Amino acid sequence: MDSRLDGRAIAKSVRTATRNAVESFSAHADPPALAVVLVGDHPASASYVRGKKRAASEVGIQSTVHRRDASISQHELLDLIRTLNADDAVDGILVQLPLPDHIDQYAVIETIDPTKDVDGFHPQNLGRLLIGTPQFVPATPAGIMVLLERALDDLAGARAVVVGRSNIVGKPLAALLMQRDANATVTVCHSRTRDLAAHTKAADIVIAAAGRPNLITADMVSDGVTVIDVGINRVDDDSRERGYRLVGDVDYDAVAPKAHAITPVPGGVGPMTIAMLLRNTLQAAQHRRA
Ligand code: NAD
Ligand code: L34
Repeated sequence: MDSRLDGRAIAKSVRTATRNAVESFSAHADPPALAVVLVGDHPASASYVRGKKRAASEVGIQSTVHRRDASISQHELLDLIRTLNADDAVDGILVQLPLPDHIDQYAVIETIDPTKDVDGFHPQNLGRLLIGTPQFVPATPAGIMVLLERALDDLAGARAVVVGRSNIVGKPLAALLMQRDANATVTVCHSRTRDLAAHTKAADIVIAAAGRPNLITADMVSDGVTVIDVGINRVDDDSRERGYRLVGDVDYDAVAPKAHAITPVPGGVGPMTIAMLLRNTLQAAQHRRA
């Protein structure tokens, strides 16, 4: 049986629903507008931002990329964000991470108007998520919940193991999984976890978000497991034109035969992240212009 969970196809269906809703919205208002801030020339960031811009245009969302040199001062970056906050024509603001080391990422995120924070990274939005009254749900965890809903009838009581405790994936995902509407039993593992395999083996659902190729191997999971591979790792590959290929955190070929469902990399969580960002941007426009 094929266990592959096709993030590309599911993301497409999410985008189609968003495109239809954007069309109705734009019949009586300016289209939703997204401002993306891209600092420096991190090659992966530039490629993700291109993907976001292309997808926005496909669903009828207007987007503007504000590119700034890596040498921008924190003061100048905060000023740019304040300008975007004050601009009524901007519905959503996204600052692509990571930022250069001399910039305090938290200060930047806290400066974004929470009602325009389509990434859902502002402390107010993360706090609301934790309490169970979310405004904007971070795109990657939101996309993972959609994938899990497609793979499983019911998450209630399921043993879910999240590997990774970042503010953008692991922590908000753990909050969503333990929410009253999902009801999973959640374990969060990280770099200091003892005997990771004992946790993953006992899990019905494993979500790998560590950024370590081949961290999750076949011997670490049980038959019938559902696996969501969030990791995006570039590994050298001379046979590819660009000199590398993308792999996740999971040994896909060995784990897939044991799995009920498993997402590939690429074509799994990545496209969902972009689809959920577009949904959040529409929601920001609807909320702000109601
Ligand atoms: P991060 O890079 O900030 O942190 C990694 C986390 O993994 C840490 O919490 C750490 O404790 C844990 N970890 C590291 N090594 C481990 C090990 N050996 N065992 C157990 N835990 C370990 O996390 P992030 O920003 O969430 O990114 C994680 C990965 O997900 C990266 O590969 C990133 O590129 C990818 N990512 C993908 C998407 C997407 O849309 N597909 C979105 C965000 C991040
Ligand atoms: N502010 N920073 C902010 N918001 C985010 O939501 C992100 N993230 C992560 C990095 N920094 C961020 C993203 O957008 C990671 N991320 C992201 C977005 C898209 C894809 C992967 C990560 C994606 O489209 N992945 C494709 C492959 C792309 C390729 O070929 O390079 C996939 O199929 O997985």
